[in-house]
Amino acid sequence: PRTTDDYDYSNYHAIADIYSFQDMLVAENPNLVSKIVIGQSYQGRPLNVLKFSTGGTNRPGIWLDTGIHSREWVTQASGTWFAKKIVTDYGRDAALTAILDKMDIFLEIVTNPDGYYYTHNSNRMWRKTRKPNPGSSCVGTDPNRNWDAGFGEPGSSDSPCSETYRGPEAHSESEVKSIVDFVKSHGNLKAFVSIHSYSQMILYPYGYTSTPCKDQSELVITTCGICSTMEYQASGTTVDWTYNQGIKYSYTFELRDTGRYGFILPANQILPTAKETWLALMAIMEHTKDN
Ligand code: ING
Ligand code: ZN
Repeated sequence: PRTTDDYDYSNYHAIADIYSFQDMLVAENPNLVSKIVIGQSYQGRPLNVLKFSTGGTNRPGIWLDTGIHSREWVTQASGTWFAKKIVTDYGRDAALTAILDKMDIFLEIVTNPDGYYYTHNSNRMWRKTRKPNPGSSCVGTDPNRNWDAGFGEPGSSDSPCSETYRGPEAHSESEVKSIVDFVKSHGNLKAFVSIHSYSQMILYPYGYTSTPCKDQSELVITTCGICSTMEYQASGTTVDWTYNQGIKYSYTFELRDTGRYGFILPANQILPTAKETWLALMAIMEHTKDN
């Protein structure tokens, strides 16, 4: 495609297509969208973040990431659709316009680019990063166990061959550390939504401890009914770290489905998934704006 109007949002795309989508979106909407490169993956791919901003300086921010687990393809596809939805709705949809007149939105679509490339070219079911582990023939770290929040506690593995290998130390993965550095240097993020699949749930902190977080009662009502805290212990996860950094509205989403197709969700479910997820994101973003 030559423009983002021609992009096929109802199919899965290789990483090069998503990167060129991002550049087209920026070129078409220079007053609304910019691309920030927050770092590089282990294999040297850029870690691109789209910034949607209507002005101001360091406005309160909302962070969205998709694809930190590479095989969860409906998330990167939905993230691409969200990006187009934002530029389409700004100035047309009152609620989204009000959000963007007060806050900036940051969206990292391909949060684990080496893994994403690998799922297209070698192993469709790859979840982790692609950094080798010294002394092991097993590759990669789980980027949702690598954060400095209960790091190393039960709910992750110290075995490099495990799908939930936590890595040698917290923030050892550049894909994670680049977000850590961005969050700290920004300093004004108010909401953080990390998007996974599958199981159709909205989760709030904590995963590493059974102690409820102090904002539990508010985090539950924001998205009403459909959310819960973790059912199993998971340590070193993204939103536990962002919550502990003071980002109150920290959520993990799990998109479709509930297991029939799992990670291999048919492409004809991309648009329905993206659209229903957008409703939940709008609820969280509006609540964040008003609080
Ligand atoms: N599930 C998440 C995982 O990393 C999760 C579940 C979410 C655990 C948030 C802890 C915190 O295991 C998927 N599908 O990745
Ligand atoms: Zn995941």
